[in-house]
Amino acid sequence: MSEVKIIGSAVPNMPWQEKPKQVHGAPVWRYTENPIIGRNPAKEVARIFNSAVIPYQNEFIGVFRGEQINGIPYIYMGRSKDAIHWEFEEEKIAFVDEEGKSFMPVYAYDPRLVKIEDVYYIIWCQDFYGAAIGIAKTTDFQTFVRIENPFLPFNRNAVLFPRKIHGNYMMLSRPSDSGHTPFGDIFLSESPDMVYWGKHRHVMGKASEWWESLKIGGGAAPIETTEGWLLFYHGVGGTCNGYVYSIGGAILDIENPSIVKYRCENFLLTPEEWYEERGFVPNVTFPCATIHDAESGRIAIYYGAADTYVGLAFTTVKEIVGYMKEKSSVSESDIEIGRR
Ligand code: BMA
Repeated sequence: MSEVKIIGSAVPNMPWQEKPKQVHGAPVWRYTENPIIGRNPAKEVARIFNSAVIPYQNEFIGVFRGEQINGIPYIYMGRSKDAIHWEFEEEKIAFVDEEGKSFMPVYAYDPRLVKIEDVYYIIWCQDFYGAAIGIAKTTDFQTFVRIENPFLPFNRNAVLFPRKIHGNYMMLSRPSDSGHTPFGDIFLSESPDMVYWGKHRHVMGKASEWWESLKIGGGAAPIETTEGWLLFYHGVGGTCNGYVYSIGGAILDIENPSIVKYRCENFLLTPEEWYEERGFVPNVTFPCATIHDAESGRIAIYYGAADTYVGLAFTTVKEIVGYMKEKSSVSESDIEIGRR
């Protein structure tokens, strides 16, 4: 069988550190200089976490969840030459509507950033008379035009696929409730125009009693590989001391991504380091983006840590897909088309 490959662009300047000798469990290793973004990283921003980055004009650009000093989360832009050291804009992103008038969300958190054709889309969680998904588009990172909210409340953790499938845009999301939702599965929806969303399908639900027993949610935009869509997501387990957020992995069918081909029964990363275990919300690792190089197969995972910091972890497509296939455990509801 031929070796698994990433389908996409080469990103030779992506951040990278070689695998240390001893890696127990999944082949994912943390950047030794983590966290890459510490406390009070920008003017009037107490914490940055759960953020998304992407290659842009031979450098990197990102949209960052900045918890302002009044506690309200908003999205800030940042730029970097190496995707490790970031400079943030002082002002939050100024969204406009399609007529060009200011159209600011009440709050905005957990942004994802996905390029489809020549357009960059930011997808985040915001108030739409309840927590729901917001989307804006940009081509130049100067003007950010909000487009129609895709779903009714309550919904969180939306992420777009980086290309259309069978002519339609595809989005994963997690319908939820108004609080710190103690349940939730990942669903898939499609749209011909980014306005009307339908053909909803169930993708996957909670699984392991031990680390993803309560809820799951989409993480980084799926990576196209020769084995299918490689998805890093978050899985939440409950303990007597509260929720624990780990990073899980699955591979979705390339043509019909509501079908899960492989799902790793082990977490790929779970809170272990001080910056993951200690912070505003302890025991959270929350992936929102990857940078990946189709040439070398290298993958850098960007994740929020303890709702306080940004961490970086590495793997390769060959190692992670090999591991996920070896440790795969899929249920009936994972492998079905997801329509009832
Ligand atoms: C979720 C979201 C995330 C956060 C996580 C842990 O519900 O609000 O932004 O990282 O809780 O607090």
